[in-house]
Amino acid sequence: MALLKILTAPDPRLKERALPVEKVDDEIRQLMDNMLETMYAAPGIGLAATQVGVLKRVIVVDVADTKNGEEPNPIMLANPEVVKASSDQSIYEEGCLSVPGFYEEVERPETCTIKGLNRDGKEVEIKAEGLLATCLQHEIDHLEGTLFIDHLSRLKRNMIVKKLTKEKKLKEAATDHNL
Ligand code: QAP
Ligand code: CO
Repeated sequence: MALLKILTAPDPRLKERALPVEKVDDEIRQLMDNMLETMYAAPGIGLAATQVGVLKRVIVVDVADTKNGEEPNPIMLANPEVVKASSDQSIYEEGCLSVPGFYEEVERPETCTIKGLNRDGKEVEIKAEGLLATCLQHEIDHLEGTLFIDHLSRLKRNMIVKKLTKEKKLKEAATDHNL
């Protein structure tokens, strides 16, 4: 297992569309395991392959509240798809490991049904609501090159991207200096 490097906005690779997984083989399983380990280490509740620079349709999610004694509940999916979404909407304050330090309210369907291939390559269907529904939709968005900040007003998005760009420049300067 290994920790993967997480790309942060505004990286052009985060805007690309990921390609379908043809077969859930050992390479995809290893990617899923490494993504899950990377997500837990962050810590985060969801991660898409796009965020670690791999343009394959793979996501991992675990919204279990382990700090309050809940058992871990990892979900790993290849080719996840929203096959049904409620017209009822709900609002969650979302964050993203690729948009570190920023949290904003996003409105999405309250419940949804997701189809995909599990770690064994078996087709599964997940009926999700609440935080799980939100998180699965957020991760599937990543595979289309969409970040949660793309659901905000242009003003809010520009402000966040500007701050992230500034932070990146400062970090680069620090690294250059240490050469
Ligand atoms: C997506 O996001 C999500 O800014 C998963 O400094 C989040 O795991 C869906 C994180 C909320 C629905 C609701 C973000 C960690 C983790 C940060 C994450 C940070 C450290 C985000
Ligand atoms: Co994200």
